[in-house]
Amino acid sequence: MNATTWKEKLSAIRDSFSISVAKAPAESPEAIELRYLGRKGELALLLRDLKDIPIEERKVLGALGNTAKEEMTAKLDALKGASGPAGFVLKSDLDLTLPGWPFPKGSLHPLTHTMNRLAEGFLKLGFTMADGPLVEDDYHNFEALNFPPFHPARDMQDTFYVGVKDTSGKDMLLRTHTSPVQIRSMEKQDPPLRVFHTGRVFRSEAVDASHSFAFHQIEGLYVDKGVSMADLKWTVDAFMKDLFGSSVKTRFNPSYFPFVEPGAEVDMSCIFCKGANSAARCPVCKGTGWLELMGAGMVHPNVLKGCKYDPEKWSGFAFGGGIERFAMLLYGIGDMRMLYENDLRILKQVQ
Ligand code: 2NM
Repeated sequence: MNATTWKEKLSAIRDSFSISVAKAPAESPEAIELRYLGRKGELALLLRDLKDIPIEERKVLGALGNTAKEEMTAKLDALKGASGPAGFVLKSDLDLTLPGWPFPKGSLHPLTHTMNRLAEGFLKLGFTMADGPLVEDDYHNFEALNFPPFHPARDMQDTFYVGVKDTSGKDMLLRTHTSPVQIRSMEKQDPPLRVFHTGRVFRSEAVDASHSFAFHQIEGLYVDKGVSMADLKWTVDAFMKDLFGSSVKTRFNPSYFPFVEPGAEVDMSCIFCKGANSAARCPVCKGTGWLELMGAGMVHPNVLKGCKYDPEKWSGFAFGGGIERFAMLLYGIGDMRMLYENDLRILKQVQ
């Protein structure tokens, strides 16, 4: 082979390589590479023929061959970059204008959404979010909250004990309410204090339409100088109006919790029948016109004292309730179990 023929052959390889690259979707970049630049590819075979050509010409042709190789490699690299991940071949009949597959959009669980709305209610009133552990010691769950030693709530029948003892030899437990978080907040921070917490609580109870062994609570605590029952009533009323609309009314009934004195149950006017009291008895409020939604009260002096807050100087209120109950009213769900079964008809109620 003489130098002229060799150059023509090189030129032919470059031309046919260019055509292959232009028609790339029909062939993968890897296949093109193998055919032209592979160890037994067309260019390699041509370079091998150089051995028959005189040394002076060989040098020039070799340089030409190397330049061609570099150009072809660069074009192939660009092609690989454009065709996406290795192994993915763009087919020439792929219609990029077709719409994509529908991508299912998730939504918040009704309980999560309710929890967020309740938390927003507290945030708007100037409360700060606090947090605490789900596995508690006897002190924070009971003793600091003024539960006497043999209070029935401490019974195995009501409380899940986890079979581990704390440093004072008492059994650790799954918290039965969110109030221990308030104790921990008071231990951490001097008054005045305005905190709320929302989270999971556990009680050894049989499951039915309005009970669960694991549910959620939200509660807020406010301690300052001269905090009164009137402050509590105003705050609870504002909280409920924010959540359910300005036409709802609230009322307090006397009640008992060891950690407050006085204690109250908070009713809200029925959002379904609006207290219509008609002959067709409202199934939600049973015709009473009121729904019991929360507990509230003035923090017991013993609780303040236990947290090194002087009850002569400081007073406080707390209120809260079960989040499932709020969610059931907000979404018109009649059975608490529906909140845990992940039926899409329930889950899709929140957008
Ligand atoms: C409620 C109802 C009434 C409450 C009281 C306290 C504390 F720590 F200050 F004593 N924390 N939470 C309280 C009072 C909670 O929710 C049903």
